[in-house]
Amino acid sequence: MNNSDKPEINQLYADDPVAADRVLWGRQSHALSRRGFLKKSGLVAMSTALGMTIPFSRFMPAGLIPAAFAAESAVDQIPGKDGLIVLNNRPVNAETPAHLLDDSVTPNSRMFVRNNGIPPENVNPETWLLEIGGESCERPVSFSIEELRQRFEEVTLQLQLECGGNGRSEFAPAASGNQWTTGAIGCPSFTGIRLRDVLNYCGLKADAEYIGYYGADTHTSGDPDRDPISRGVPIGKAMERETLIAWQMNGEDIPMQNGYPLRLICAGWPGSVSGKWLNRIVVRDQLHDGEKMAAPSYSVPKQSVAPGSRVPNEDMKIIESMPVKSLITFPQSGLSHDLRERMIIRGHAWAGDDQLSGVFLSIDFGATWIPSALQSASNRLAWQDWETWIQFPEPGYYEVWARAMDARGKSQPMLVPGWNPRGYLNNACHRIAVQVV
Ligand SMILES: Nc1nc2c(c(=O)[nH]1)N[C@H]1C(S)=C(S)[C@@H](COP(=O)(O)O)O[C@H]1N2
Ligand SMILES: [Mo]
Repeated sequence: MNNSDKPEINQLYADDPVAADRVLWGRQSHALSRRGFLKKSGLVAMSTALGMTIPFSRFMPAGLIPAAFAAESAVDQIPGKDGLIVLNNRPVNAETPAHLLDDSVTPNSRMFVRNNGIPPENVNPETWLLEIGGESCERPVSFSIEELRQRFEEVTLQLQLECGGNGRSEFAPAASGNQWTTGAIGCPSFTGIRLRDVLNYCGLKADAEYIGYYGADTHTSGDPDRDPISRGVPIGKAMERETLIAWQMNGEDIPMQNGYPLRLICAGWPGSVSGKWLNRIVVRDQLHDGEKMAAPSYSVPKQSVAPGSRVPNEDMKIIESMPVKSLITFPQSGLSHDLRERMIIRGHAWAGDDQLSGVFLSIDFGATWIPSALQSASNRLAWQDWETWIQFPEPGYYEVWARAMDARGKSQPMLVPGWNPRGYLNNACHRIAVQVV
């Protein structure tokens, strides 16, 4: 499926998605939220649009828009980044197409960017200070980066960072915010020191509950008194061995957009707790009350709600660990494949704070699942690589779906999970389109 034979149904979806749905599914409701079966005329229309048969069409879930029709976005240039899709220019937000996340360790050039404010300029790592304080800190101290390096044990860990809003674009009705598809995730290797060593050095008072971070970025309004974001984690998460204050990513300076010269990494939780351009950490005797800590930011309804509901803030709870998820990074969606050959397929899977128990693949819209080989993680909170191969039974249009399961038996939903007002935590199965010829 190269662009020239991209079906005109793309255009139909672009022009009028409701009409496109009606053509295919015979009902006028939003994609992915209906029940029912593909009408015969819908199947004909869909096959015609795809230019090929759909061998497992009988298993297609109602309302499914074939992955082949996924919208394509323009690629912009961000200095130091390669092939990222820019969702917003001010502040800069850019995601990585799935096939560019194929490396086991995400290169600096392919790490997504999620900025809430305007990054600092003219950063000088020699004069940079990290201040540790707050009401529950025994001994407030300011450290230069050099002092941090000298005083504390250096560690290098591979750590996954996923934005809480990754996958938001699939929610219907649409949730406001950056319309991330699948690319607000990465798993680079970070070098720095453990936050807990620094906190132990400064001393935690008995009532210490939470830490909060501040960064050197500025509010988009230009108001110097407003923070773009200041989030944090409970002391338990802050004291984990994997929670780092890092100055290197993949053995190089952290890229400017990713928090140069110093950042916090609390992997497994929404990326928003991993403060960039880090210059202050406060130890709090209560839930940190910095910018974007309170609902509805990074919060979801305590009870599931109907799509489109208004949810009062007091009925929301703050997101902690991210859910189990996986990504197909090879091959790229939309490629054509020779029926006689096996197709190698691979990607990564992760489970927030938790462990994975397996990754499974389906080529028949979820009717049957094939277990995949899973590599071990480099360390806790690093994604795991998986790889397997597939033999297709006949020519036609296929989707390959990947589904990971965590150690507690929770697995990814096949289609979009619980709608929530801000569009967080979409861990639906990733799927790619394959044309078998
Ligand atoms: N100071 C600061 N830290 C921040 C942010 C920010 O805007 N400012 N964005 C947060 C969010 S929402 C995410 S998802 C991650 C993104 O990290 P990245 O841009 O390095 O991918 O950084 C977090 N840390
Ligand atoms: Mo985020």
